[in-house]
Amino acid sequence: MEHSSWKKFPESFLWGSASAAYQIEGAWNEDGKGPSVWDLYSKIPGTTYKGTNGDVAVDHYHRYKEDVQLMAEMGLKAYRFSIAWSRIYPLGRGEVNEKGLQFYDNLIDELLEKGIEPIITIYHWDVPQALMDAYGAWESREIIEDFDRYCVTLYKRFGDRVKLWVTLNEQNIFIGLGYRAGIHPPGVRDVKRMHQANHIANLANARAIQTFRNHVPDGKIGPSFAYSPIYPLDCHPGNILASENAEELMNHWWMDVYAWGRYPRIMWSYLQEQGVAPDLEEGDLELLAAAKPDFMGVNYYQTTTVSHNPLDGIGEGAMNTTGRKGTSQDSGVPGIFRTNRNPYLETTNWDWTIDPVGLRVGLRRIANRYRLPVLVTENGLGEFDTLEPDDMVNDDYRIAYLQRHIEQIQGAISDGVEVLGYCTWSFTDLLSWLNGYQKRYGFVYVNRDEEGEKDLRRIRKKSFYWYRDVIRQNGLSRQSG
Ligand code: BGP
Repeated sequence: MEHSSWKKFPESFLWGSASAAYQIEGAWNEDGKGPSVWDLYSKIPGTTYKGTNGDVAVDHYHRYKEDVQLMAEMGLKAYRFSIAWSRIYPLGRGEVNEKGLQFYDNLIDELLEKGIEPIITIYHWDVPQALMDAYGAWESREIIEDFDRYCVTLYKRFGDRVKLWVTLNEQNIFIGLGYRAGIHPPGVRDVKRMHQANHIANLANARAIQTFRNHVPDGKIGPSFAYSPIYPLDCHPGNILASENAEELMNHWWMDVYAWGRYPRIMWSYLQEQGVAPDLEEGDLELLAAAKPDFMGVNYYQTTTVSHNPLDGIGEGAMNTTGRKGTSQDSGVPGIFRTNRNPYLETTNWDWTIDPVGLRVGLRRIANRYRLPVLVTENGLGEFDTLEPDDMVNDDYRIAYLQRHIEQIQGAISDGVEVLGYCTWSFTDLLSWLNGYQKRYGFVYVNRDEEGEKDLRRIRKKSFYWYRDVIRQNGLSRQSG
């Protein structure tokens, strides 16, 4: 869609940045924190790039004041961070760890003092190991109570100061990679178990939203979904059908439940036929339908281009976790769809497609289908950066990437989408779950790598100053029409 002039970003637009506890905090066993599944999983040989883990990460736990000071210098309007469940409840339930609460209290106060709006992610993948040991974490309905208790503790403690909340970060990813691909904890490859765990996560998400209303009535809450909008490879009807399959199985399967509390009909029928549909209990669908999010949080990195995949076609393909371009493989679900390289788009060194227009497509699809405002909770470029003499990092490629995505957000706003804000991934460099430290996303370079922690010093990249100017101007100085 073309417009003779574009709408401006609203004055209230939240120019932000995001992170997750395990990827930045370190201090994995300090001040009473219990182990999370990632603390153990990352230490199993062969699970992560060069055996990296978050024991120290970028040491944000001890350097949060310096990090917030940098955010203030940049003029950041919002900062999205996650809370480590096992810092609050070291065993997932039972005794509360006051020191854990205190850490986030301090962080929140520091942000507010600098005029930065805190956005809390309640869960960013680090379920307490104790709950995995006790009942298999997301595979047991017991987690619904435990998660709710954890949420209530957070609502009561921080709800007076924090008004924007994200329930589960990328349920589709932690469930998909944890129970189908088997490359995140608990490393299971079983589609039936995946759908069961996913259903339980849906119920926990819904309960958390319901409870939120009682404790933070003036707040807003929603999930963050990893949305990769689907494109058909071409107009061959078989490929169109495959793209409809994929949009429904990979996207609507989650977002329909969040927004409407019901699973998509065609895929439900397909999963039943396969014998892998989740088992529903009385009251489940009522709970899902009753809990309405205030916004759809969207983590956007790339689109997925698909075509027909026969019943004896391809399945799970390898991921590129090394940064050696061209080493990832296509993947698919036999009989449903398969992925293809999009001939029109460039890719990163980790083979992630770069598609700014895809973000606009995704935002529009959500706005139309669910009639919800959207908060872009993540978007960014993971690349190698070079630390040059005099502590310079000239990341022009990151600036170009972000600029093009911001342009398309403005396009989406001009098309009529309500976008609440934009959180880049990430503020400082951090640990990439499976890809080590060399895949950098930040505005702030952190001087460490896979081999060691060096001095962990913070260095402003060129993109730091660029984003500061975007925030000051409340948008881009140059814009397309
Ligand atoms: C999202 C996660 C983030 C972050 C990001 C980049 O899926 O929510 O935690 O890691 O992706 O991904 P990666 O680190 O794999 O490059």
